[in-house]
Amino acid sequence: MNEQEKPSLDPELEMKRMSRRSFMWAGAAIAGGFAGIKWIASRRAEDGLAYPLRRALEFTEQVNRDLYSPARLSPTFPRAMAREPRPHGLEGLGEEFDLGSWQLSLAGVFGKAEPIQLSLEEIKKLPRTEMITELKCIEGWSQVVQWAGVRFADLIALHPPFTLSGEAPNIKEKPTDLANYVGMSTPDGGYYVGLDMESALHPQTLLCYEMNGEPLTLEHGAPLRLVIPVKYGIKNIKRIGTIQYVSRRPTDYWAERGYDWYAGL
Ligand SMILES: Nc1nc2c(c(=O)[nH]1)N[C@H]1C(S)=C(S)[C@@H](COP(=O)(O)O)O[C@H]1N2
Ligand SMILES: [Mo]
Repeated sequence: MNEQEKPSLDPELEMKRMSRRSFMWAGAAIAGGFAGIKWIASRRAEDGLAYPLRRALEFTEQVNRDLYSPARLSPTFPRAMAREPRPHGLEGLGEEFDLGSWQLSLAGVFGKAEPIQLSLEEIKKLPRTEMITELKCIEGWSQVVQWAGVRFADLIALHPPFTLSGEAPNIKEKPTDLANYVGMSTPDGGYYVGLDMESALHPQTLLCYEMNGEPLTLEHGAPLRLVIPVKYGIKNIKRIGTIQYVSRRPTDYWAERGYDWYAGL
């Protein structure tokens, strides 16, 4: 730091110096911005997102992952605060849907070449878990909701994913050897989300069949929806038809439309 740059003891002088400096920064930012826009325009868009923007989102994801700890729990709330959230997002919830014949298809299970099918009854036999958490929509609203269902981690433990090494899965000791991602989609394929395995295994990630003490309604995702309070609402897919363990980042409805793939809170 040269003499000029030393903070002055005179506050007024220092203010002037700071505003002159920020003015210079603003100029540089504007010039850089133009160059940046040209650069953005010159890049081929992949996944519908221009390269530098995609990189920015990937960076956000990395920061999120670094800050993220599976031990970090989302806040929970008193039951009196729970209400019905506004039914929001109807992608993949087409009219002709037969609740009675619904089965969950689970692909990528260790040692299974074909997807396995699970009925709601079978899923409900897993330990029931309840929680009162906040559903946060990326559009700005949020609602405290009481949920009941099964921990996705319990289903994963029962039907573990294939491993990268090919050795038997060991969820506790070798979580990074598991298929890294989970893809979920509605039965008609109209809505789909991608999750990192770490978030899928989070203790507050539930496959839910009840909301506020009542069976889930169709508009909220009956018979089974995902509730994942460590992520924004966009990842909380309603009416799950298929779950796939995969080794590459699955496509995601809103990520394809420019939102952050990770969508962590
Ligand atoms: N199948 C499906 N699931 C979905 C959506 C959707 O459009 N289709 N929208 C998501 C969004 S953006 C939000 S905020 C939540 C809202 O859940 P709710 O309708 O139960 O309030 O559902 C998520 N799950
Ligand atoms: Mo949302």
